[in-house]
Amino acid sequence: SITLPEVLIIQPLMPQLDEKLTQHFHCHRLYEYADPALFLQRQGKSIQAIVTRGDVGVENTLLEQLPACKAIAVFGVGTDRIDLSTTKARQIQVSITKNILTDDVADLALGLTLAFSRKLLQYDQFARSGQWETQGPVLSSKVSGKKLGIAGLGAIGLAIARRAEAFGMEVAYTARSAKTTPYRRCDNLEQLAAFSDFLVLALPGSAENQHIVDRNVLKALGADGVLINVARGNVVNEADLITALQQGVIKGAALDVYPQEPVINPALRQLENVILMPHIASATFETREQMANNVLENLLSYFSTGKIISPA
Ligand code: 8YV
Repeated sequence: SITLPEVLIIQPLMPQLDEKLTQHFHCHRLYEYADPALFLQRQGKSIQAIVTRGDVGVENTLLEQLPACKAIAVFGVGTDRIDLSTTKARQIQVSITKNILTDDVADLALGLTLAFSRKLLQYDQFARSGQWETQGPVLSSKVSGKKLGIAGLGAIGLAIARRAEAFGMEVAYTARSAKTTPYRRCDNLEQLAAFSDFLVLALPGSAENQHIVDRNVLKALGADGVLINVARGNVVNEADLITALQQGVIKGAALDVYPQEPVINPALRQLENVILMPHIASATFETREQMANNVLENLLSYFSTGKIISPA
């Protein structure tokens, strides 16, 4: 019989992907071992690749136990839980599901913008409960003509910009480098926040972006401003955000990501001026199927040619 490459799955994957991987590789599921440390000690040396959803850290202490591991396939685009300087030094190739989830994440950003402004969740409650039979609905706020600021103009930021433009919104952004776009570039996040009616976060959760949305940025966003986060929870100083929401420093927030997922801070859950999503921006049937295929294709390519196909 042929020996299949040994792959370590460090957190549960969607069943369709798990099944595909099982067909092609000898899969070890780290989360299923009663004593993961013992498994790593005994069999870590034979692991050649890791698969992760990206929201559990690929710790350097883990990599040290996997000397033959030369590829990490991420089911997602965020590499914030992987130390890329270590993977680079060890020549471990890291693949991400590039370009696949861009539209879905941008759709959610605009969906949240519309849901917040046009009070979609409140109106559903109002209609469903029968309240409409005794009183008229309150008014909501117009989106067209408003200003939308995008922090991070990568593929996702750009897709958000195009959608906002189509809704008749004025768009500005921050990015490390100027882009050739019709949109106005702001020098820093505080300036962008001051411009914005809606401040949308679409930048990586890397160390340099940790807590860059702080009390000063929120103050600049102002009492009519709304924060939309489809990036990473750690980009926002959560204590500052909660205070700003409680005190009306900003109007509200719509969040898909949090610092301690899947746990959401109870203080946030009690607020009425927030919309809370369970990190579903990329969670459509279509996109998740393509993401699963991407993970499989990267690993198959790695094991047949020595190269992954969509590097981080
Ligand atoms: C997650 C994401 O990967 O791509 C990303 O960075 O945050 C998501 O697509 C997905 O939820 C799997 O955990």
